[in-house]
Amino acid sequence: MWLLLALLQAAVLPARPCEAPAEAAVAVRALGARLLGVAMEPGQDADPGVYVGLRLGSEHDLRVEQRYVQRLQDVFQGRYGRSLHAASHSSHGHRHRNKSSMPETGRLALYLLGLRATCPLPDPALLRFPVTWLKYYLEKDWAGSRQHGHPLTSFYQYSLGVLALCVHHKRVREEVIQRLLVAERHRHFGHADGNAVDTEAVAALAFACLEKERHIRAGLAAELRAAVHRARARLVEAQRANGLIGNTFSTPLAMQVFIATDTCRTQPAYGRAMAALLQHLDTFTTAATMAQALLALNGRSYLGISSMQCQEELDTLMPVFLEPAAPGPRNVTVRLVVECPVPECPQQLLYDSSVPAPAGASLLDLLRAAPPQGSQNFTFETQDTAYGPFLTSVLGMAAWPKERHYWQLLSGVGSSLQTGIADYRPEDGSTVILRLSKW
Ligand code: B12
Ligand SMILES: *[C@@H]1O[C@H](CO)[C@@H](O)[C@H](O)[C@H]1NC(C)=O
Ligand SMILES: *[C@@H]1O[C@H](CO)[C@@H](O)[C@H](O)[C@H]1NC(C)=O
Ligand SMILES: *[C@@H]1O[C@H](CO)[C@@H](O)[C@H](O)[C@H]1NC(C)=O
Repeated sequence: MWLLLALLQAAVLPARPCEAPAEAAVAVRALGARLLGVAMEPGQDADPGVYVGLRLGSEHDLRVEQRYVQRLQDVFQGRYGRSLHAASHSSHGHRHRNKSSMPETGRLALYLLGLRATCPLPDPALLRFPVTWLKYYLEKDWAGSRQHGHPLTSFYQYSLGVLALCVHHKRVREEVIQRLLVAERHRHFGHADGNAVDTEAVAALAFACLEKERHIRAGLAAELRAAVHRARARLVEAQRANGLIGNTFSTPLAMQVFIATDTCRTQPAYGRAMAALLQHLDTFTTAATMAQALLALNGRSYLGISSMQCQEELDTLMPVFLEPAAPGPRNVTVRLVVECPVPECPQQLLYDSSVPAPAGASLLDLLRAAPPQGSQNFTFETQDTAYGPFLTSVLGMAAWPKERHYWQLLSGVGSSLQTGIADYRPEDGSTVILRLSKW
């Protein structure tokens, strides 16, 4: 009876104007079910971006979501649930506050966005200290690298921080906003491998949110409006013949800009991007990217979080758990090259060897199977993230995040890979390069 009522209600409610066409509902639901499955996997840390993806879906498992936000609160309130002052003077806080570590701008921003999407809304007292911490991180992010003109973390995280404060209607200092506007005007959002779309999109969302805030002075609002227009024009320009804006994984973020600025119906680029996205749903295999895709597919944006409707939520989603791909019967051989072209390296070429592995093996499997060369074993380290394992160190050489060094993954022809080590499955006879790069 209740289900029937709920279904009736859902049928009567107008569809959100920007969501995927009705024919795609089954595929969208399947992706939501996969994200729920990933969120329920034991041993995975709760991720605030994943929570946002679950909450902005059109179907839910409300009990799982509630347990998930509890886990997030345990982590984040433990870290940011009291004043900066208290944290720096108590021995408990010490464990979490390491002067040489990066500000956690992006994750804290996503946590605050997630709380805004919780039904019913959490006690406002819960927000007070995390908001203060986020403001502090936006300053620290900048002060730590003032001479370089970019944040310590990234413009992506910095934009998320500004966006989260704005969604909560918290004042953002004008200077903080101006830093982002300057970066937008000077096109500083590009990364070394040329993928600026993701960052451009999140910055545009921040501008679009701020522009509507009451406390913003008229001149600044006009600047913000102009910046949104330019960013949207660049996103349209970045659309490729196949409809993707940037690559597969940046497309959902770009689509959010059209959703948030109410241009998904008038801008033809949107419909083409949606069609292209629907063609590529099975390439979304990591929790973080699935969550981003689901927002666009459901016609939602990070800005829309502030208009959550708690009454009509469908508690009907069932998780789907993906089996890990079974190794193929054949074997493949892949050439693995490790390059270290920065002055700090002992030599430029650290490793070059053939690695045998079962067909279908991921790059991560290959790294595990890589044979010793000379007297040196092949060693590497990773860090778990919601995008999968992030390669942090190879053959004892750790990338220094503060110097914007990272271990870049490239194909034999030198193009940057579009997935991480756990997702990339090299072909027989191909070459993979791990290169210590600057971004
Ligand atoms: C900034 C950024 C980077 C920076 C991160 C450093 C920094 N200080 O921020 C750098 C340049 C190092 C980077 C590297 C890579 N990135 Co990147 N990155 C991003 C971006 C724009 C934002 C990430 C972020 O801040 N998220 C928000 C924070 C709060 O979440 P977080 O979990 O704390 O984020 C951290 C990690 O996830 C990690 N990270 C960043 N990128 C990647 C990619 C993978 C596969 C993993 C496992 C981790 C990881 O760095 C983040 C900051 O500390 C996203 C865009 C997007 N759509 O999400 C792409 C994105 C996540 N990156 C992507 C890719 C492909 C890569 C590389 C594999 C590229 C390459 N060929 O080498 C490498 C990772 C290689 C490795 N060592 O494992 C893809 C992932 C696609 C997928 N299937 O999952 C994205 C979605 C871009 C895209 N549109 O294709 N990235
Ligand atoms: C801070 O972190 C760095 C690396 O993240 C580590 O090397 C250092 O020992 C830490 N310092 C303290 C006081 O915990
Ligand atoms: C694949 O490699 C494994 C281990 O190296 C070996 O035992 C197996 O016989 C190989 N299979 C084929 C089909 O070559
Ligand atoms: C390489 O690995 C083997 C097996 O794990 C180990 O016995 C050996 O000591 C390692 N060699 C070096 C140089 O670390």
